[in-house]
Amino acid sequence: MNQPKRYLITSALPYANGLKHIGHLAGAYIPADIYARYLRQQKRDVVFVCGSDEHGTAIPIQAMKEGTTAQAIIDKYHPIIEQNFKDLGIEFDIYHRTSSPLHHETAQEFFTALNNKGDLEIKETEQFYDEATSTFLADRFIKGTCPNCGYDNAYGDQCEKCGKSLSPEELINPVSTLSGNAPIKKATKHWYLPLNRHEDFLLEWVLKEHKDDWRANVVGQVKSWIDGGLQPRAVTRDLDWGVSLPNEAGKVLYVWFDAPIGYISATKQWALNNGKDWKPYWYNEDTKLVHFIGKDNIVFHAIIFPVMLKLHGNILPSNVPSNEFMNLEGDKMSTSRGWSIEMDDYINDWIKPENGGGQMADALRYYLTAIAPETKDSEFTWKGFHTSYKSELSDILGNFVNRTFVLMHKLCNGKVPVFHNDIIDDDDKQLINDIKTAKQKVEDNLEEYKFRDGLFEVIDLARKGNQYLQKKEPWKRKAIDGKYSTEDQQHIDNCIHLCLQLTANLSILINPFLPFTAKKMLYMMKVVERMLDWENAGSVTLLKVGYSLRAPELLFRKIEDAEIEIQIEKLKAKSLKTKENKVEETTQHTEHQIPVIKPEIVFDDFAKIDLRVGTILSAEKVEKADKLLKLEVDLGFEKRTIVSGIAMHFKSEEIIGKQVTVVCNLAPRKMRGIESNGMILMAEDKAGKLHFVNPDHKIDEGSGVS
Ligand code: B3M
Ligand code: ZN
Repeated sequence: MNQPKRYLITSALPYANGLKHIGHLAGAYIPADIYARYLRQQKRDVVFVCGSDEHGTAIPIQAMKEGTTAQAIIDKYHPIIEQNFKDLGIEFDIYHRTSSPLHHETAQEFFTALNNKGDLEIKETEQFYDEATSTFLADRFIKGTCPNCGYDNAYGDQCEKCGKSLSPEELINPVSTLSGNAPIKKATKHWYLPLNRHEDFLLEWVLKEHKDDWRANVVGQVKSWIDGGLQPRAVTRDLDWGVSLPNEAGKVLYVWFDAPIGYISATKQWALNNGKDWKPYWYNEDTKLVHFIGKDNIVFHAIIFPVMLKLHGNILPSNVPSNEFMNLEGDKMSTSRGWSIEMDDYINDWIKPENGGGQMADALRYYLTAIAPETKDSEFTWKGFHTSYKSELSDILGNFVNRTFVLMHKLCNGKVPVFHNDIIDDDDKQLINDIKTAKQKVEDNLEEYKFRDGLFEVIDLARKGNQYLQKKEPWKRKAIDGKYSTEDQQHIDNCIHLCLQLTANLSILINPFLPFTAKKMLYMMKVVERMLDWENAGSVTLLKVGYSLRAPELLFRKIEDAEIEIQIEKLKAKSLKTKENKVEETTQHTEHQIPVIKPEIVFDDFAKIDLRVGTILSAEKVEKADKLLKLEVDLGFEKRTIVSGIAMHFKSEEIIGKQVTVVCNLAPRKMRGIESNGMILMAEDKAGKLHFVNPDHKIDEGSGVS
């Protein structure tokens, strides 16, 4: 494509259901911010949108946890997250909300347009339903064992352990997160996006057109989805929280249908706020649309939303730069397990004026970019953070700028010295050349979304500055009676002049990555922000000869070992506390839970169940099934084999001879290849322990219970 006329940059909309951690920051926000800042410096027409994702079952579930309403949850977290991004220098043009009326209208219009064109299918299917709470169990209202990795707390839409996107039907042993009961199936009507109709389009567009310019993880995921066969995907839900369906009571749009439309409504709101037209950003082919996301969002941004955009007549994304995951100190980052560093925590601990303010935001931006998981998972460690801060940021960039300013004040009266062209030498020429080529190198990397490499090019340029200074050693020249010989002064002048021009260049090139540092450099150089225009990079005449500059300020303060130790301890303590809270929560939960009574039945319903007293004759463990015991039960009139899930609670030998109540007209069921003929009744106490339900003294086998 020719030079795009305008850019629309999006970062995944965070769920406003809790604090967001630095893994999120590294994945979808910092790289997008770097890219947007770079384009702004290039004076391109760029709009960078983001906002809160305020729908989906994640929000009401958090509300239940906090004992409040979904509305209160989004109103609590939206402003905190927005401020966190600001404090870390993420400069969106708008941070919108999907709960806004403008978004609801936009999403409804989008749905209606597709529906009216026949691009959606309506199907009636059986879906999981919680009878106790009369609720269809969408997405996170249902949990079970992940068919992919065996994790037993996987949600109906995704396994948080292995990241696999799931549907409730795939869960093993599904239970309702509302009542804890096993769900039943109930018929309901839904709208589906028939992805299967768009396989050819996706094959052509992603796997041919973009196979080389998109990251391998994105192309790979799209390929494996297509290889697995694309299925129609439900885009509506039976819920009361979300964008309601026009003219359909009790139904809302699936959160992943409405959330990406949030990028469009955010653009509309931005246009309204700024007196602009939003349409070209979503309809004109000369717009470059780029979605920055984490890898768990790939399918939505590279398959589903593009299909929606195509059907709706919008432009398609030019790229979907997706990062892998960032782990933390040897384990997966997870807020719910307390193994995470929330943006909010980092800000509270580090970004206070007395702690260095913005320079510590840049410290984090630096490290997260330096270890960005662009092609594979990476790992944040506090020691790594400290080392990169000391040996790269502080020793290379900070040190070069500081030395240059100190020397300029000491050897050149605090002014930009003249450059004597007649004595230019090879080292000067080399440095001028390095300054000129650095711009292109950074640019090439940023254009290809290689943010780590782009950053390393800037640091490398500062490193070259240090080497140049080291070679020139202007401090070694000796003044006699406070004056240098002409030759020495010229040598000093040329060296400091070039180092200052290099400093100006560094401020331009580092600005996308470390905006607070760039600002501080501008202040020291006493120049206005316009100097950061990208086209200025490469020039060695940015600072005027004779111009007096401010005294140096340390760009990066010292971080003590003790500060790092505190963070490591804090992380360990937090994860421990989270574990304890969880145990407490579960016990409290069971103690105070109001029992959910099953729906009423009539006597005849009950009378159908044939309950009898039996005696356990033998019990043995079922192979490869931790929970199951195979029992021989004497019912007086016959002996039965019953497979029962009580192995975790009783040893075989301690239950032989026990009397039990048996449901003896239950249809036979095969478990692990053994046919079970009946079921024994058990009572479960608050701690989850099982107890026999039996007569208070031994009676004849086969006696009826009613
Ligand atoms: N809120 C999921 C997430 O935070 C989701 C992203 C929406 S982007 C349109 O991972
Ligand atoms: Zn899994």
